Amino acid sequence: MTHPNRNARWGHVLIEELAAAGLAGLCVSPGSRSTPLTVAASDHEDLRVFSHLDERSSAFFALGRARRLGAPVGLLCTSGTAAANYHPAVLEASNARVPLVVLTADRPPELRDSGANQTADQVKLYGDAVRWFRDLPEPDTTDRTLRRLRVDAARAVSTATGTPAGPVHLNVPFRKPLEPVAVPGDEPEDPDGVGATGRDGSFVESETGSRALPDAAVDRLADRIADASRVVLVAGPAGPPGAAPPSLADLGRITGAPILADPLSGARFGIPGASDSHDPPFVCGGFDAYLGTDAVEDWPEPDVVLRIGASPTSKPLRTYLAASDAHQVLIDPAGGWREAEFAVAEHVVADEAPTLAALTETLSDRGVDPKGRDRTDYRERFEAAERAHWSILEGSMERERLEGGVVPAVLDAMPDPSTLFASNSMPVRDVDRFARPDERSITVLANRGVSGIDGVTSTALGAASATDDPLVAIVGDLAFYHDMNGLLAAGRCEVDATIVLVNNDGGGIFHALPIEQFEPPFTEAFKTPHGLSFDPTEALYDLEFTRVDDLSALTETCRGAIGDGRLDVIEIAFDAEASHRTREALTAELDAALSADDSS
Ligand SMILES: Cc1ncc(C[n+]2csc(CCOP(=O)(O)OP(=O)(O)O)c2C)c(N)n1
Repeated sequence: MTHPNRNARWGHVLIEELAAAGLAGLCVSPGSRSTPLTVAASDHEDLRVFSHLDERSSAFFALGRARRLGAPVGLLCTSGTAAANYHPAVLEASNARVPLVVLTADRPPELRDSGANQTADQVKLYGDAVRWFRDLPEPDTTDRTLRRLRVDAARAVSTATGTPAGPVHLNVPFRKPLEPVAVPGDEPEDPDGVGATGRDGSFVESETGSRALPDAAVDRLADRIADASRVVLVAGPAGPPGAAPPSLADLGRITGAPILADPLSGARFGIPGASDSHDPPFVCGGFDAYLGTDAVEDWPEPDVVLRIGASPTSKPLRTYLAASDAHQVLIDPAGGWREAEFAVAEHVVADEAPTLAALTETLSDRGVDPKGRDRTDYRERFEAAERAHWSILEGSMERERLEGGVVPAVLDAMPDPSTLFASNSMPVRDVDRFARPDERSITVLANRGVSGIDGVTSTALGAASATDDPLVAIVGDLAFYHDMNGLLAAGRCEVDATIVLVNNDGGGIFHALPIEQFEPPFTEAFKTPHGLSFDPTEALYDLEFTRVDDLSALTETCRGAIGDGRLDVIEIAFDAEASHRTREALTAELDAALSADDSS
């Protein structure tokens, strides 16, 4: 292909190489300085291009798509504040290990720090939040420089998808002309190969091996587990695509240990036999409710806790782990120290799946009895607590308007397979507490890297763009307000999704904090009731807006909305303060039930 000037060729080579290395889409926003890259992307036959007006929403859309796919997605914007608008999503991608390739166009070097229009310091703009930064040289026509550009593109994708996955940033300066107009003398040294003579596909293929533990280390860990009377497995939030390794279920089966499955771990759903507590593996989903009760203080301590994934969403679980004297082992393939309880005694840097599989095999060779007396006693505590929690929830669903009841009401409508996206604040906590483990393949996602309430709609729509499975997002009203711009992507990117808008007129979560008692400033500065009516979003964004009054209508309306080929917003209103009092009442009811069980 011929390119009329060096910028056009530079843009073509960079985009071609990123696509060849596996970029699973590019989210572009309008601007002049990025023209050579935007033109190259729109000329590319295989690269899916998503056009977004707002860079902040665009970045979260890319994040959601990359998170759902477990593959790198690119971002492209012009110079100046456009690039800064990517920052929130870059922080989330960094902490949550989601692969993003960020391309920011820039002014040529002599215009930096000169007062030139729309010029900011973009060098290392995202600081340590990116796995790799490179300030590319100005476009050049030499074979050697173009080869370097191809290597940089391959390296960007390889680094973004490495261990740990995360964002990378290429800053790309261009001088005019930015459009594909002819410039005499801009012919490349090698017009056919443009720096890639003799190579097909990706210029540099990357291969990554798995990190396995040496046998002696597996043996030592297996000794710990075999000698323990009480073992707990904790699966925290996982990196993309979020499926728990089957070896976790196998280890649960062979040890008889309860698996405390964070909703974002990939283990809450999709494990065969998960809901049947008499046939291991025993997947627990109600621990957020019962681990904080007084009744649990009388339980015997676990001896060994084996943990995978990031720090759990559930505060009661984190508090339980922090207070425990058990020997806690954290397995992390990236060697990350993601453990803010400071309770871990052993930090294992290895891939989870082969490590858990090796442990299972070693323990099985040793004939560990999953039904040993102490193990069974301990497990029965969790079984009883799970039974009590789910039966109290069922009773209260019938009895009263329960904000957390949105979760089972939505799950009732969700087909197998499907994707559930939980906004931060109470939605993700309610999913943690009220999503009962089952065998359906439901992928649960949330932005728990930095837990922002910004970009939630865009992340959900980006995730929906990545899958044919239906996606339902549960979003609070402040989070919905925060990213209303993101709604535009549904039509522009042809995304089918359903948003359940839990409208309690402000930040309901603050009722759970002691600041609730301080008035002022509680209402004005924390809860921030806004009184906004969101139905005009229907006309503004061409979506289907429905208001429902109760949980059964929510389930019915969700069923109709799922898979209807467009964006639906279903609003259900609650009183935030009453919701918190109900949550407290449910905990008290559970505590009483467990204490009564103990004394009988
Ligand atoms: C970008 C950002 N700003 C502020 C916060 C602090 N924050 C956490 S939860 C919350 C309230 C969210 O309200 P809403 O989305 O309506 O959910 P609810 O609390 O009612 O469940 C706020 C402001 C945050 N996490 N992220």
